Amino acid sequence: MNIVRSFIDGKWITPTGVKIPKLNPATEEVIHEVASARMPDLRIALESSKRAFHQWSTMTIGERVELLKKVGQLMMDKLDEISSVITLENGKPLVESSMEVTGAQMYVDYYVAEAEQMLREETRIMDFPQAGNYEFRIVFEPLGVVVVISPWNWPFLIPIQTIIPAMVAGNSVIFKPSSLTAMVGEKIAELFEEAGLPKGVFNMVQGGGRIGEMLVKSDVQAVVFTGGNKAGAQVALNCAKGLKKTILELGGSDPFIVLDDANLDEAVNGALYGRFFGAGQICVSAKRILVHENVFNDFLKQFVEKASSLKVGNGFDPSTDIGPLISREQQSYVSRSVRQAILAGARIMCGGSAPKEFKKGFFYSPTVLTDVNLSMKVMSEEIFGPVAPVMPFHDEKQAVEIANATEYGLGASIWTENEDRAIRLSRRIESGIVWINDVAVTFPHAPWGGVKRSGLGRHSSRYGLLEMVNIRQICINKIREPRRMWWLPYSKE
Ligand code: TXE
Repeated sequence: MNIVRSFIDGKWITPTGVKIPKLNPATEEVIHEVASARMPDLRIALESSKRAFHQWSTMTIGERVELLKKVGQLMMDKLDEISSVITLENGKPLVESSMEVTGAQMYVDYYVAEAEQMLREETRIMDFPQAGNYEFRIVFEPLGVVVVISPWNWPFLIPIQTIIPAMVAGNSVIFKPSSLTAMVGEKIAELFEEAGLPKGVFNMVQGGGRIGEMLVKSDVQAVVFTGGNKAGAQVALNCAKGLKKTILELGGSDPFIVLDDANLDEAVNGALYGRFFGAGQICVSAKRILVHENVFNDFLKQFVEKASSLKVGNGFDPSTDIGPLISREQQSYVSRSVRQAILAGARIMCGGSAPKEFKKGFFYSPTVLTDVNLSMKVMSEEIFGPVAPVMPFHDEKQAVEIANATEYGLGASIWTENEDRAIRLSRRIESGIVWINDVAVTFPHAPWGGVKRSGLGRHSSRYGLLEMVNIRQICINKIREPRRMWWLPYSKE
């Protein structure tokens, strides 16, 4: 049996901890075992990262950028190989896997081109008659060792989105992939090894939540976590104890709002992609589809027709639109949530079960539900599966109320031909991201992250890079006098 390894202190190791078998989600065959790291492995990784930090952080950004550029080139050279591994472990269609890799390469290109300028020292002059004349130098310095913990749904893009800015800024990184996509983690480590980064700048340890927790509690300066709310809250708690910088990208229950003046064809296609790509296992999937009552019936008819024609299958089959869910547990959870909605009065317009033609695999048919209400799990929890509840609304006020009736606040999507109206509405929606006439797109240029229980901090753009540094001031008094007016003594004797 192939055993997936860790990459620690510049060496590939096969830890002797528990072995976690990994099933191909489309066939249920065991494809490999993940050898979970143990405490001594983590200690070596930590020491190695600390040593490497001293060397890496004293190199110039230009020198670091030269090495990281190679990581981006290697991604493209290995595009097919990496995409196949993503599809093998995650199940998503190959075309989505290669979108992940090319998307990640955009992030490398962006930071490689922009980081030097973004982290350039700034000077501010304050000339204030009562207080004097000051010059401030604002400098950006790396934090130290940054832990990056990632999930299985975007096993390549998500870690790259934060590992690259962390490294460009001069931090060393310990990365823990999800144990459900450990081989993708191995592929990422190969890129950093082959690019020739100094030993220890990038360490990768394999394992499940327990290993993640040990890393979070170790002597590191920052933790970047992407995953579910439950684990995210635990990470926040553990980081708070050590006063560590914490960046959390958690779940979402994004509203997808179709106004009465929307281009319906486009909105239907947007909803189809927004809810069903990645088999609906995306943090910014369009999880609650809200449609103005005037266009509700037309929208629903077209949406159901198109959803029922999507092809479920193995991600390696080029005709597949929707691959399997990641695990038997996810499939059962999705199935339970749909049953609960039906018992509470929802109506199935299509799907509603696993397709009959598959004897094996964690497949679930694209499902559209109507007659839904906010008390149903499909409208209140983050359903990671191809299930689209569609609900009518009367006016903008009601749309905003429904959109905000969730503990999450990651993304939202608004469809209308009136841009001013969309912008006005977008300001009333509680979310970190709003797309107008689009859904679930991500670019390195714009900040990404949630409000409410969807997370803390941002990645992407300069704001994401600034999360990876300590911002310091050096304050120089330019007018030298024996005594500042606010100094002691206060009495003018
Ligand atoms: O994620 P977990 P799971 C949501 C989605 C999904 C649910 C559970 O709703 O159904 O979360 O998915 C590591 N300390 N999202 O169980 O457990 C773990 O090993 C430190 C949304 O797969 O959150 C893995 O590497 N680390 C999300 C990573 O955290 C811990 C993407 C995510 O695992 C840990 C994935 C701990 N205490 C799931 N516990 C999104 N935002 O897109 C677990 N881990």
